[in-house]
Amino acid sequence: MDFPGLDVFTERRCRHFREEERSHRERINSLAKIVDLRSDTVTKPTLEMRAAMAAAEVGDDVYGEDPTVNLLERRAAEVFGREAALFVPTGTMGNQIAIRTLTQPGQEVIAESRAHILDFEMATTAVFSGCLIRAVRAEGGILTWKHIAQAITPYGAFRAATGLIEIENTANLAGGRVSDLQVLEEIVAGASSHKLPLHLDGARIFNAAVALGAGMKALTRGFDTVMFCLSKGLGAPVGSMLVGSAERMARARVFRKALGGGMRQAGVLAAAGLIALEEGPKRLQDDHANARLLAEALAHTEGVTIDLTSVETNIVIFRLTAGKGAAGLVTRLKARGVLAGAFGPDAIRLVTHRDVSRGDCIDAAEALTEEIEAGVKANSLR
Ligand code: TLP
Repeated sequence: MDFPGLDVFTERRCRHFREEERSHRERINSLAKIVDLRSDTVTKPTLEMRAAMAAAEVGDDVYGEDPTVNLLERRAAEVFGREAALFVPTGTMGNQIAIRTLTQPGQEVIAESRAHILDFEMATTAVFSGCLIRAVRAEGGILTWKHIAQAITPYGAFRAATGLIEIENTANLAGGRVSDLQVLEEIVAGASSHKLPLHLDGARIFNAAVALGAGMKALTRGFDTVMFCLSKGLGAPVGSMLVGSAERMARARVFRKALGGGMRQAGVLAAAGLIALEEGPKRLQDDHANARLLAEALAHTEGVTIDLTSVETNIVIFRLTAGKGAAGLVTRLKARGVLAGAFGPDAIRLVTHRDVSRGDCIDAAEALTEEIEAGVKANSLR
């Protein structure tokens, strides 16, 4: 903006104030920079996604008439080598619909003791499917056929029979650990010999695929249903997919409606989902490298217990050796612009994603190290 009518001196002063203001704002912005490591669910849609959302062709998806949703469903089915797919608002809904289609009320669902369906899905397996979750503890969080075989209850008059086996890959609360192809193949063979169906909570299955260098078809072969999230590492603002046989997905569509998940002109969301599906996997390796950077910095920090071998993807879970102090540390980190999640009295989770750069992770690692070491010195983390 010019300053017509002002003498040269006044104009120079105005320019000076404007520049002062700009550098002040830049300082404030850099001070206010938040590195959000609470979850990979926090990413904002890219400009490309926003443009695609604005331009999306839409229709009423409850009538099956949204062309963009239909395209996303076809593409997801193709990537996973399945007959059909269903776009659902959340991973939770995808998991719970799958469980509903694969079980009968009164059965048990075998899952690892830290599984998302057990800890974070509001007991919906009990409410919606009428099933109990049989929690099986696996050291390191990865269920193998050996663990599962011991927990199977056959049909009979004394105990609830096993109706389903659920696997989470990557295993969130095990620090994003990966079930490898051999572990999965044994589970598929074992389940098939017991005629038990399998559901895969693959909220972060693309992270597993990148970590293993495996294709999606090989990694999910033998699972009756697979849920994966577009809204986590892949970077879409909203949405998850369920894939499986055409017949099962037709039933899943009915259950989605029953749960209130018929989203009508959902093509605006599916448009971002399509970009997430095609482009998202390509950059997950960066998230994994950033998680490793954080983990290695923590491994060299007094007062921290961390198993570096557990950091295989984009999640870092560490413990405070003192056995307490996670909530206080999260508060102190927040004051320094780093957001982390406390999972219990001494455990903290950090999750890397598209909206945190390597530089952000270097800054976060510095804040973490300083705050933890200060806590140890002040005796609050001893
Ligand atoms: N996980 C969230 C929280 O709910 C813990 C997160 O921040 O990690 N399966 C797995 C393995 C998940 O981690 C999540 C979300 C879901 C299912 C559910 O997805 P949404 O949040 O879309 O319902």
